[in-house]
Amino acid sequence: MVKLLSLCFLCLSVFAEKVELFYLPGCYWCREVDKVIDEMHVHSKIEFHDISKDRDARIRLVTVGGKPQVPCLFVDNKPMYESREIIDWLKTRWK
Ligand SMILES: N[C@@H](CCC(=O)N[C@@H](CS)C(=O)NCC(=O)O)C(=O)O
Repeated sequence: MVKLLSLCFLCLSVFAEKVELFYLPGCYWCREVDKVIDEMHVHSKIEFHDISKDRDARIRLVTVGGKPQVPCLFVDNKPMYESREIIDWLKTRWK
């Protein structure tokens, strides 16, 4: 029973995970990440923030992440900055 409950909590935490991508439309590294998102068909799992249009998102990126660099993936509000790392995370997490 305890094992079953633990498994349920694990499943809930996996499904409740909030994933956000902070990006700029003209950014090469953001496009590299976007290509992988396209290939994997996982757009619906990610909340996108264009920091050229969304001032609050840019402020949040700098406040939480410490710098305005994009792409930046927030997983449950934890920032991940490097495109290579982001791509690896996406492939490991959702493949
Ligand atoms: N090594 C980084 C490079 C990212 C990068 O250079 N992003 C540019 C936009 S394409 C940027 O955010 N520059 C502004 C800054 O670093 O403050 C990656 O692979 O993600």
